Amino acid sequence: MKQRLIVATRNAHKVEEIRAILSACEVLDLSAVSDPPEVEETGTTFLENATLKAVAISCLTDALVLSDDSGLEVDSLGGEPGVYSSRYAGEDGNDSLNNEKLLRELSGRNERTARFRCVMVLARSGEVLAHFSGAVEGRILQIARGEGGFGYDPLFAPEGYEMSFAELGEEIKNGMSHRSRALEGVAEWLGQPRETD
Ligand code: ITT
Repeated sequence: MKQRLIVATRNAHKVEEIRAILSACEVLDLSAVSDPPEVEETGTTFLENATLKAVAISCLTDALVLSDDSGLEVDSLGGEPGVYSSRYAGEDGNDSLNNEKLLRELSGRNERTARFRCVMVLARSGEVLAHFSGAVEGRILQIARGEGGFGYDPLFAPEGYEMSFAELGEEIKNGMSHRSRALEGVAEWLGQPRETD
């Protein structure tokens, strides 16, 4: 029987990517939990916020819960937007405003190196079992390109590529992303193979 895992996220793109990568598991979204609370991300690190989300949701179910806190760190902006990536332009989860703000902040700058980071926490019944992290290095493009992915994907070209994650598409992104690298640790912990292994 497949290992069942509830992903403690309101971001459907994260669930889709995790499901594609962790294909040996039964990956469920928050609809598997009745009345999931809106977990306030009061932490100042990815690990703190990932822990808040995993612990809160795992108190509501007997199933194994996985959370994902992730974001973009831009070197010439001192690591911003970092843990504030989804609310960089003020409004939570507004990808186009976030991307516009990032381009404004970087206008005229040649130094455009950046990385995506992802921290995942596994929890059961309010207890943290383990945590994992992954990163992918790259750079911020001059203009948004491509239709795939979500968030900052149209502006992020991974190292070794000219195209953005949004242009490269799901399969290439999932083969090298911060999320996929964090999931290597999760899969190993669970004793499950990943789609990309
Ligand atoms: P949950 O907290 O409910 O999981 P969220 O989208 O608010 O959903 P985060 O607080 O972890 O999640 O913020 C992640 C933000 O970082 C996300 O909204 C994007 O702006 C950015 N991000 C993370 N992973 C990304 C990826 O693979 N591609 C593009 N942008 C990404």
